[in-house]
Amino acid sequence: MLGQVQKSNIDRVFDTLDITRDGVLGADDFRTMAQRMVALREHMEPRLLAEIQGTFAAWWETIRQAADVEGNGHISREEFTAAAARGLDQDPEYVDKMIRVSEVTFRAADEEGDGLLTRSQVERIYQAFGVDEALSAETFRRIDLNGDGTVSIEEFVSAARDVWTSNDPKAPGAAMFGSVA
Ligand SMILES: [Ca+2]
Ligand SMILES: [Ca+2]
Ligand SMILES: [Ca+2]
Repeated sequence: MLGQVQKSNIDRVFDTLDITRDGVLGADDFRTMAQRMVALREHMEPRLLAEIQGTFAAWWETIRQAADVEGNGHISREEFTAAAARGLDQDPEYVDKMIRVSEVTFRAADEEGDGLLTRSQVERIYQAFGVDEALSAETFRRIDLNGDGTVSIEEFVSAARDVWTSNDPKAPGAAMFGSVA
């Protein structure tokens, strides 16, 4: 069973993934997101570029297999939510599969490759995903757990995990996609 905070976050994740804004998830959404990640930098090394495209394509495949009950190549909000509830309940690796993309997103944004994101790099990720930029400052403050003014990959991935698993609206990553209180 999904808690209220989880339900609200999964709804927001759906809205974010539907980057084409046609009300369903399809391969095109994941291709578009991969392109936006690649565009986070001016010069992307071919290896990272291929990894980004591969990770987003694999994410779509995982979601399609878990959620596309009708088998029509599109995932409705209802299918997505039902698959998340099932996955979180029955598949111990579900969250890992859902947040794998956060690592590659981090690396795409970490242009100088020092394993840390600045405030403006986090803001660029928000822009790329089309999430309200006003949220990025608040998110940054919350997910910078050690308060060093940067977000490490551990802090980032842990926040992404909160989105799927936390039912505490005050958890660092719980409000990454908007207030859930
Ligand atoms: Ca779509
Ligand atoms: Ca960096
Ligand atoms: Ca930090």
